[in-house]
Amino acid sequence: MSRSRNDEIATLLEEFADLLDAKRVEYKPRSYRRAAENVREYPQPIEELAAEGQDAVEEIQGVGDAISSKIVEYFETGEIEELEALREDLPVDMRELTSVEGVGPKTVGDLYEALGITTLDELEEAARASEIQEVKGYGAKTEENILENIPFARESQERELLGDARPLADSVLDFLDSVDAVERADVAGSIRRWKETIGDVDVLVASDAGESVVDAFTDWPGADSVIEAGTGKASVRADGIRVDLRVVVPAEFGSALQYFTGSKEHNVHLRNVAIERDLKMNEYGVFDVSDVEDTSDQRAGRRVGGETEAEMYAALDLPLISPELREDTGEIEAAADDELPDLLEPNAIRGDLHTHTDWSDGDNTIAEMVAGAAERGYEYHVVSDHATGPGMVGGVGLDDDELREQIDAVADVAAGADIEVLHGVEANVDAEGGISVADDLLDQLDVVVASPHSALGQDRETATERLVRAIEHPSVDVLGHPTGRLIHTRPGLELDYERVAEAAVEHGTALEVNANPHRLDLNDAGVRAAVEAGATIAVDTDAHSPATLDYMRYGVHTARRGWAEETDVLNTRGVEGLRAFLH
Ligand code: DGT
Ligand code: CA
Ligand code: CA
Ligand code: ZN
Repeated sequence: MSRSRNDEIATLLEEFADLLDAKRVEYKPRSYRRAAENVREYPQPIEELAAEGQDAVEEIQGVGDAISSKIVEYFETGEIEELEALREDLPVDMRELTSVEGVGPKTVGDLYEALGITTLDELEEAARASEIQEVKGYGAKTEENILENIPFARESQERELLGDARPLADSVLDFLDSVDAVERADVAGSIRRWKETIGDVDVLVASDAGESVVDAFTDWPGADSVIEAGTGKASVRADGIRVDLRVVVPAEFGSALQYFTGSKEHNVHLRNVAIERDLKMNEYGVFDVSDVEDTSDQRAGRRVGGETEAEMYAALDLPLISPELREDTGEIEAAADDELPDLLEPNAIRGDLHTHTDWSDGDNTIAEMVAGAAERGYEYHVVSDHATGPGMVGGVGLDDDELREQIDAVADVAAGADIEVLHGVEANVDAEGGISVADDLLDQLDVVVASPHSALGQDRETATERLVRAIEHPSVDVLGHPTGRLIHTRPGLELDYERVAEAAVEHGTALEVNANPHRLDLNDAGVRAAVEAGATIAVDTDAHSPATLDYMRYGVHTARRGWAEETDVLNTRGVEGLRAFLH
């Protein structure tokens, strides 16, 4: 997990570029950024080149004399003198400040010069005091924008994307499984509930040797630093993410797992159910306290369960509730009535209905993507490259002629493939709900995904009507990433989910759960509204490479958070069932 040094050097060069930009130096920042990009992607470890000398470093494109000498200096002395001087000159938290949409390095430089702003808090204070609009070149509108975007920036500073935290959690679990003293290891907290963003990664271990586990954990090669280490408890930072470890004795593993999985609201509700039955529920177990006078001792009473999580629920006459549902949004009532959903399982997915190739902005050929799908055990695969249209910039999308050409190319690959290959398109939903591809062409394609890529600032009513129009289009099969949001980057369309879902039911259009961890769109609430209305959902990765076909799990667990069952999901059907829906 520890990063390659190419990444480290690239990050330094980018910081250099930001600081030069902030000082309003011309041209230089661009060349530093270009060098950073090439260093990051260079296949050979940069430390090897640096050891050979400056000439070797200059083999990297865009790295000339000035930059190579700094790289060598860094490897020799541990710092770059010029960068240190710039940092001293501009002691700003660049990452934090530039996370505010509309605030770039130049703005950071200007605001530091004029007002001495170095942090997000100071930026907010200055904006509230109307000081920013007094700065030359800045106005009331800019100030208002900054103020509006600060909460979003603050959240993006504090919470990690599931797609970043989950692989880290997997690697820490793999590591712990290899530690002798560890009997069982699992994640708890929001990551076990598969929330779209994660405050920290909670890890729980069952062991009788807490000290050895803590020692091993703090030596985990993936950890960049140790935040704290105690008896049976420790926290480290890895790739900027906080990982909390707790060790409990095996007999209390189930109760601890239940407690630390949360959510807090779910646990509070559950504890109240326990109290009504003269039971006490906590991280140590569930206890019958009907004969106990003083219940202040956490382990007081007769213990009726806690080694497994299922025992905790069984003590309350409840079936085990899946972690994804534990948000106190009706799951405890449903469990009591034996009406929990039969949740979608990851292995029920039989194919991906939304993927890209190098015909548009994907990285791989049609054949490579199909091979990736076959490797993952899918029965079918849909090629759905971008069509040109609103929101597609830089010639990314295919025009109608190119799409017609692609029909033959897909057929060629299909003829030699082990799995069924369908030809689709990702068309754009324009601001009024129109579709960006000719109707007769849409008729010829197997799958039409229609997604909004532009005009994402519309109000709720306009946006809802726009998407309903797209849903009504007779050729549209799937409404792709309905809100167009990018987590931590842009909020996307605000929608009346019920209205969208009703239209989807009426017109036989599926609603996508886009599994890309930056999107997760529909989100959990959107899925819940969709399945409650009886709409069909499609869980798709929007993959631009074979590796990103593995995003599927984020979509599946988001669908589970929305109470989706296998029967609600289009791509759990076999190819016959799929084709029947598409017609
Ligand atoms: P996060 O980390 O902000 O994404 O959300 P969680 O849910 O992982 O929350 P976290 O890490 O603060 O705590 C882990 C779990 O511990 C939480 O889901 C519920 C459980 N818990 C139950 N009661 C309490 C309590 O009083 N304090 C804390 N900190 N956790 C509690
Ligand atoms: Ca957590
Ligand atoms: Ca925690
Ligand atoms: Zn796409």
